[in-house]
Amino acid sequence: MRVAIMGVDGYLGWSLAQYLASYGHVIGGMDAYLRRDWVAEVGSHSATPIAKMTERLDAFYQVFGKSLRFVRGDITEYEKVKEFLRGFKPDCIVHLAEMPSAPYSMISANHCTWTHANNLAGTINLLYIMKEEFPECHLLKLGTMGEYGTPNVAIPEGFFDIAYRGRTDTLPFPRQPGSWYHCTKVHDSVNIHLACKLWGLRSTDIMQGVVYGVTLPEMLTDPRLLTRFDFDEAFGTAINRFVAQALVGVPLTPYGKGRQARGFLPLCDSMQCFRLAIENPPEQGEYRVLNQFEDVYFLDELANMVAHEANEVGYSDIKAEVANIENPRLEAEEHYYNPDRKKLLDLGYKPNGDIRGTIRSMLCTVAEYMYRINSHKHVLIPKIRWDGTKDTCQRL
Ligand code: USQ
Repeated sequence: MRVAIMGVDGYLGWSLAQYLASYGHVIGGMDAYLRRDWVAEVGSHSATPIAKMTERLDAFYQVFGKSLRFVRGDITEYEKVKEFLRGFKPDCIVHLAEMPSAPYSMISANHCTWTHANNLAGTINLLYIMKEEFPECHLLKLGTMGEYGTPNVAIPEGFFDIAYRGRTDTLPFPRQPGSWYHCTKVHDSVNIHLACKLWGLRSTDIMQGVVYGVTLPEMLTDPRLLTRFDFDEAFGTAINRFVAQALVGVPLTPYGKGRQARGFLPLCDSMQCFRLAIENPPEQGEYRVLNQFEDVYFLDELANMVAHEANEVGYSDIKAEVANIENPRLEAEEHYYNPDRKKLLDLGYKPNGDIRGTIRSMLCTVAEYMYRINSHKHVLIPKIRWDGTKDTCQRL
């Protein structure tokens, strides 16, 4: 299939391009390199050194024997996106070109409005371009499990059956986002659902959990193929940050009580699920919602698991420790969490199921770049607070 990846320079986008190419798909991509700018703005960099796009594309061609058709461009530029997609003629558009960080969206009013403008405009542009040019194309849109929040009941996949005052219906399950970033994903979901109803488009909205990991087998042949590994408080996700902390001797930071539960999945599973969704598209006019995660874990459980594995493998001579820290976010620290994830299993998803093995292999890969974490250690301690105060968080 011809797959256009919007946001192909990012953590997931660059990984997905390689993974799909290894399955014989033809890849095109667009990116404005904003992820590189945002991470620099919060004072950090990727632990894995990231090659320039020209170098990435050369390596891609050498390893996969076919080129990736790339255009530098911003998803909010309607005509540019249309021109790129017209030239590429995709069967599927994977939309990863959004600002993905909850903390970044909470920094200021400007960061909040910018996140809304960027994320909503990009998705709306794609919907209109699909309506005009590619009504049969499949839009695979990255949403988030965080759209649902943490309700005190089980979480279905997008929709639920309800009986209310003597009548019944199947309705979108209530969304309770916990950050401005998560709000943008909810707004996107509403917009995509409407576009499918109005214009008969087809889309998969993926409610993805927190991804962790650093490599896919495809990347190990050439260092220019490595994807990014962020460890700062805004763009580094929890397990990735714990791995970075364990390696450089900063006590691991479960926020608050650490009893927050989330669905997590390794990078390789995220890729597998995207491929299954792409190769099994929804019907024309269908708005399909898939919950995508491997398993649910508590944050303190994960921090202890990473510390344990780090001390076992001993890539660093410093003992890894866990020390809870003030929670910079306003979120439930102890709650019920029971989301479904049946539809991807029905499509053939085989969960990796070896979180400890994945953590060990992450420790091994990232240990090589420990010096790049050491030079930016300050970003391991959170200070972007949901309540807007500016003090750096203290250990509890
Ligand atoms: N957390 C800690 N310690 C840390 C970092 C995070 O305890 O050092 C906690 C947070 O408080 C939160 C949980 O870990 O309860 C997850 O935080 P995260 O930073 O790993 O992930 P999150 O902000 O939720 O966002 C990430 C991605 C986002 C995606 C989302 C899926 O950045 O793009 O949408 O995961 S989900 O969490 O299911 O909404």
